[in-house]
Amino acid sequence: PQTIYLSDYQPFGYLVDEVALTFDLDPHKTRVKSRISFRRNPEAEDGEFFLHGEGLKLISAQIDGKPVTPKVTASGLTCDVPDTPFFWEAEVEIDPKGNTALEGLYMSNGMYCTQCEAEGFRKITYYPDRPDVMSVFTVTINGPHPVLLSNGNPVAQGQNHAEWHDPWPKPAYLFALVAGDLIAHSDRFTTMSGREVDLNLYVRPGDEGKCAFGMEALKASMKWDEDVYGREYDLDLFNIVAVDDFNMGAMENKGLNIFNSAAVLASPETSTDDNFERIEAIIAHEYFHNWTGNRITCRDWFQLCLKEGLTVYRDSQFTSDMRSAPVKRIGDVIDLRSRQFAEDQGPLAHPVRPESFQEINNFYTATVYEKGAEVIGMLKTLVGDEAYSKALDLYFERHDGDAATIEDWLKVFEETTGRDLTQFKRWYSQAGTPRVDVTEAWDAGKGMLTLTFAQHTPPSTATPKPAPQVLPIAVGLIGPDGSEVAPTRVLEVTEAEQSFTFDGLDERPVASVLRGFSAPVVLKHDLSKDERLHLLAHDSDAFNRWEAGRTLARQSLLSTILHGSAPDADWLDALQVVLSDETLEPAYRALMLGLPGHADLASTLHDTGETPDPAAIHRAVESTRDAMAARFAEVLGDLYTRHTVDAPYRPDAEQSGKRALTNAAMSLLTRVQGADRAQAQFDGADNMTQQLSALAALVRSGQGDKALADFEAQWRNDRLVMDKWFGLQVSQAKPDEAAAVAQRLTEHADFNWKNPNRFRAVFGSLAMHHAGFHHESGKGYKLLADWLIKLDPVNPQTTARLCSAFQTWRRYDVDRQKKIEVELDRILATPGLSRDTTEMLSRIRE
Ligand code: HT7
Ligand code: ZN
Repeated sequence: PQTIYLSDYQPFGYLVDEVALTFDLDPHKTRVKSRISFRRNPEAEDGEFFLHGEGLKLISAQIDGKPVTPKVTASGLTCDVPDTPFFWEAEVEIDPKGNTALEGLYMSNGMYCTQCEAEGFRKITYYPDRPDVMSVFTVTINGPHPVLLSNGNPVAQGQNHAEWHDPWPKPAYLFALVAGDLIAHSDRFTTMSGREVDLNLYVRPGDEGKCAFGMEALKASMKWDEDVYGREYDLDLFNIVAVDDFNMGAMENKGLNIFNSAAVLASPETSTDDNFERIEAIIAHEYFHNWTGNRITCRDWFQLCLKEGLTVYRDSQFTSDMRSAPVKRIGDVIDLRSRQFAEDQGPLAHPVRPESFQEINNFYTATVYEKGAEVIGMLKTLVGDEAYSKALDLYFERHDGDAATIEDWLKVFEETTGRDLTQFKRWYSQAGTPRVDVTEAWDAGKGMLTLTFAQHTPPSTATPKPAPQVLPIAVGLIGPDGSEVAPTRVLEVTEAEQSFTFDGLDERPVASVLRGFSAPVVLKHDLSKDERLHLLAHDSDAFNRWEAGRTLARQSLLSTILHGSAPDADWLDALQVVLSDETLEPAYRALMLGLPGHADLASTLHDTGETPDPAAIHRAVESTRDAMAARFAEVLGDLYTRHTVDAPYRPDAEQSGKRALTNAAMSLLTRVQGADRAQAQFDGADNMTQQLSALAALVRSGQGDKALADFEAQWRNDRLVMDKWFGLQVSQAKPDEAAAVAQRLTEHADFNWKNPNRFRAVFGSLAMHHAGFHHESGKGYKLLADWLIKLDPVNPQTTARLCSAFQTWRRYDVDRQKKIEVELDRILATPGLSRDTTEMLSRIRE
C-alpha cells in the first residue's frame, strides 16, 4: 500500500464553485448524476485533472456537454480538460445495499444514509475528495421514501422528490444524504441574533420515545456555544438522524448530523446514566464541529487534530459546565491513561499531527482526539483564559471559510500573546508520553522548598529523538495541618531539567504536583506513603486528592501482585474517611471507590521492568475488592441507604452521582452479603442504570442466570439494550470462561455480526476483559483473530479499530507473545486483507 506524507502536500489544481448532484435511489442500482464547475486554481502548479472514485460504475461523462472518455483506474480517473472554466458532468451507478463497509452511500434497516469522512465521498461519485476543495452543494433526491434529507436548507419538497441547497462552501466529507421512513421529533431554537432554527431528530418508527433527551442536549449545546465561544448557528434547519449501522459515534455533516443510534437515543428505562452523559457529550461535540470543523475545516487529513482536538476540548468544557468539573476531569484522565497512553507507549505511537499514513481511517485515534484536546488545554493554561478567548475570536474571524492548518492555529496564539510557540509545537510533532521525575529539596533554615523536574520521553519509531517539551505543571503546597500554604501556581518546565523554588514557608509542606492533570505526562514523584495519605485527606485540588488515593491503591495492588501482600490498611482507613465525608459529592466518592484497571496495572508493571501476569493482576484486584467490601461493609450499607434515589428518574449529575455511589456500594456488598440486595434491586428497578448494575453484580457473583433470562425476555426487541446484554456477559465472565462466553454469544440468533454495535458488544468487551483476553490458553486471541478475519472483507474500518486489542502484546511473557504472534501472522496472511487492517497489524507486528 502507498504511504502518504504531510510533506508532499500540494493544493489541488482546480477550484470547484458549484456541485449539483441528483440521486435516483435504488437499493442495488442507485444512479448519481453530478454537474460540477471547475476552474484552474491559480495557487496550484500541477494542473492534472484527477478525480477520486472507488467502486463506481461510470455510465457517462461529459465536459461542457460533450461526451468524454476519461482514463479510469481503481482509485479514480483522469481526463483532458480545457484551460478555461468548464462543467464536468458524470453519471455513475452504485450499490448501497451491497455496501457493508458503511462508508459512502449505504443502507441500514431499509433506510439510505451516508458516511463520507474521511474518504467516503469517492464511493458516491467522481470528485476531488479532499478537505481543501470546498464548494456549494445543491442536491436532488428521487426515491419512494417519505423523508429525503441532505445538507443545508430545503428548496423543494414533493412526493418522492426533494431538493436541498447548502449555501456554505464545504468539503465533500461533510456531504450527507438520508432517505427512509422516519419520524421527526421537532423543536425550535432562537439564536442570539434572533434567527429561528427548526430542529429535528429523525428516528425509525418505534424510537420516538427516545428523542427528548437528545433534543434538550442539542439546545443546551447551541446555547453554550453562543455563551462561551460567541458562536451562532448559521442555517434555518438543524437535522439529526439516528442510524443503527454505523462505524463510530456520530458525524458532523453540515446541517445533517448522522448518529449511531447508540449515541443519541435515550430513555430512562433503556439507557444508563453513563449513556445519557455520553449522548449529551456527543451531541455537543458534533454540534460544536459546526464552527470547529465545518466553518473552519482542515487543509488535509494530517491536520485532523485541528478540528478533533479542539472539538473534544470544547465538549469537555461543556460537560464540565453542565455537570461536575472534577468528576469530568477524573473520568477523562482515566480514559486518557487507559487508551492514549497505551497507544503512545506502543507500536502504534504517532504524533498528534501524524506525518504519514496509509489509511487515514486508522488515525481517528485517542492520540489525535484526546491528546489533541489535552494540548489545547495546556495552551489555555499557558496563555491564560483571557488570551485564549482572544485567540479563538481571531481564529474564527481570520479563518472562517478556510481549510486551515496547525500552523494557522498556533499563529493566532502567537499574535495575540506575543509568545513564541516553537517549542510548544513539539506537542503536535512528537510521539510519546513524557516521563517527569520530581525531586524535592527542603531548606529548613531558609523555609524554602525546591522542586526539580527532569523530563524524558522514551524514543519511538515515530519519534526516535524526542526533544524537551513545554510542560505546564500546576503545583500547590499543603501544610502539615492540612491547609493550603501556597495556592496553585503554574510552573513552565521547558528544559530537560529545571528547578523552581517556593519560599517563606514555616514548615515543610507536602507538594501537590500536576494539579488537575495539567499536562499529559507520567509523573514520578517520590512522596512517602504518609505524604500521599496527607494529600488524600487534605488536598484542596479535587483531582490530586483523587490521584493520591489512586496512587496508594496502585501501590497496594502492585505489592499484592508481586508479593502477595494484603491490601494496605492505612490506605483503606484513609479511604473510609473520604467515603464517609458527606461534604464530598457522591459521584466523586464513587470514583474514589474505583481501582486502577487491569491494563493500567499491567502498564505500570511493564514500566517498572516486570512482566505483567494477567491472572495475578485479576486475583489481586478481586482480593482487594473483597477486602474493601469486608472492611467497609457498614459504611457501604449506610451509603446505599442514605443515597438511594427515590425521586422520579432524572439523568442529571446529582442523581447519577448518587446512583454511581450506591451501585458501587451494592456491587461491593454483594461480595460479602450475598446477592439478595442485587436481586432486589434488579427486581424493583425502574431504570436501566439500576437494572444493569444489579445484573452485573448478579452475573459476577455467579447468580445471574435467571436475571439474564428475564432481562433477555424483557428487552429482546430493543437492539440497544440487547447490546448491553451481550456485552455484560463477556465483561463479567470469569477469566477462563470469557472466550467461551463470547463464542457462545456468537451462536445466539440475535448476534448480527455485521452490525458494528453488536460486534463490538461481544468482541470489544472481550478485548477489554484483560484477564479473559490474555488468558494463558490463548483462546481469547484465537477467537478474536477468527472473527477479525471474518469481518475484514465486510467492514475493514471496524476490523482495523479492533486490532488495537493487540497493541500492547510485547508487554507480556514469551508464551503469550508467541501465541499472539501466530494470530497476527494468520490475519496478515489472509488473502485480500484490507488496507486498513494490513496497516494496523503491520505496525503492531513491527
Ligand atoms: N468527525 C467524525 C469522524 C469520523 C467518523 C464518524 C462516523 C463514522 C466514520 C467516521 N470516520 C471518521 C466524528 C467526530 O469526531 O465527530
Ligand atoms: Zn469530532
